[in-house]
Amino acid sequence: MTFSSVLIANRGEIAVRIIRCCKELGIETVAVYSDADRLSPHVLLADKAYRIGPPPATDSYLNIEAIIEAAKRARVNAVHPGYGFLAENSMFAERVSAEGFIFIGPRAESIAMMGDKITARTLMEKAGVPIVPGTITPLQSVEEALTVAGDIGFPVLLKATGGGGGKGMRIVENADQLPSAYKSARSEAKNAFGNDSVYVEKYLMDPRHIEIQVLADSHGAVVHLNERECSIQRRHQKIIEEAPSAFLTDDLRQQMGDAAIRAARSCGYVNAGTIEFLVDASGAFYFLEMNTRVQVEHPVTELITGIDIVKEQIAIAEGNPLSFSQEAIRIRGHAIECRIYAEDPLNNFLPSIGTIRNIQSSLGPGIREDRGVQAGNRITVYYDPLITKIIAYGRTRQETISKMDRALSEYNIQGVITNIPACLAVLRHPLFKKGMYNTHFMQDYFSIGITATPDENEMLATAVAASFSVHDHIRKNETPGTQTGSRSGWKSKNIPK
Ligand code: MV4
Repeated sequence: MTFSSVLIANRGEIAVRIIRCCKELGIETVAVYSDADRLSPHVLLADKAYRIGPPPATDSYLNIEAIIEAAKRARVNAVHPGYGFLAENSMFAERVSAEGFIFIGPRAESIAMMGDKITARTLMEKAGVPIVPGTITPLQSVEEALTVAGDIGFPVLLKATGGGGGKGMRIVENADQLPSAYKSARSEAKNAFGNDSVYVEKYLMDPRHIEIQVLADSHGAVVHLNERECSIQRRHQKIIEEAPSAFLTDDLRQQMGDAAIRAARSCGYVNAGTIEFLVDASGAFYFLEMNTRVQVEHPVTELITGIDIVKEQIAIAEGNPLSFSQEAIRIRGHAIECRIYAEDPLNNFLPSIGTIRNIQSSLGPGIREDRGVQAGNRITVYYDPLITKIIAYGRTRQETISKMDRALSEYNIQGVITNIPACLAVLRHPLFKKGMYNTHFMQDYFSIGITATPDENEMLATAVAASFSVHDHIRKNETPGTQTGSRSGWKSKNIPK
């Protein structure tokens, strides 16, 4: 089947990304929007747009009835869920299909299986994909947790079966801490996921977070598009991603790619998906979770492989076989993505709420920008404060870092405070430049005083002072702060290049 019309059940940059892809394919685009998004780029770009409710996501972008109603009215062939919102809601996928539309994503069963972390671990174990040592059944008692922890050794990590993304986890260092951690993990899981089931894993001390992109068609072909290194994150929010990983050898890359393909096959996966792994310093890797959606960081993979992942998602959903084999997939060059958030480092990194007065992009050779907001739009409390994604592509990692530095230094956003200075500080950090980092990088080097070296503390103090001056303007209600790499004092004179 060839789609003539697709509804995009999302907002922001990913909705724009999908709309642009549909336009290239000659497919009519149908946007949905909340009252907060009436003038957002995804609405203005689409051929048609339907209001689905008031600003709160539960009343709009999570409102299954309203979205189905819009799909019926617009008579679309298919629905693309993007990421977040309903993208990994198996009931939504089921409902879309039941109403006669094609869901541009995996089967509802695959989503449900991978959403249950114990089911996922069990499937991986059967498929020969390494999992972190621990249980593959829900813990029945604190005694069982103690026994398992005794076997695998402390520290251990309690995780929620219905969880993911770091919610409801408890690190347990010794037997004394176990009973209270067990109790609180269960009650937090119950509150957050309506499911108090928890399991236990060996806690890996300094892992890297490396994920493999896969594509699977409806005819049984599964390929992988290599890895993305996603260790630069704060509180489980990724900030900088890159491909390829500076850490992987060709041998390890192939092993992880093969494991990812086995993982996708284990749940009868169709469409684009991502297998997340934790990788320790010795190169041992362990399955963490499978993400059954297109991801925020998909562009870095597109740049190094030349494959348009959203286009492939649509082709797969149309029932077409993949047009390339694993052997045809090559890595060329290096790509880095920086997620630019409206957030305030001096206010505990809470979203910097306000109207974007002006945005001047800094495109240039090797710079891609995926953005879903424009001047006049508001960063609100209702949605993720992601403003834009800058993606740099060069021949080498070093060249790519330079391109990103140039682009971020020149980028100019007025009206809200952003994490651009923080991204620049990471790019210029000696250990980042060497590719020597793991999931603790942000915590280790960008928390004043605790673990950072004197040099790093000085860099950070300069950064905080710089954002103070920006901040002051806004506090005093003067002209909203102009924040660019250069004007906020983050240029090379402060940070070693
Ligand atoms: C772990 C771990 C160490 N050992 N599991 C965090 C998000 C959730 N998906 C799983 N996470 C982790 N699981 C074991 N057995 C460390 C983390 C973790 C982490 C993982 C990936 C990226 C960033 C992270 C930050 C803190 C903890």
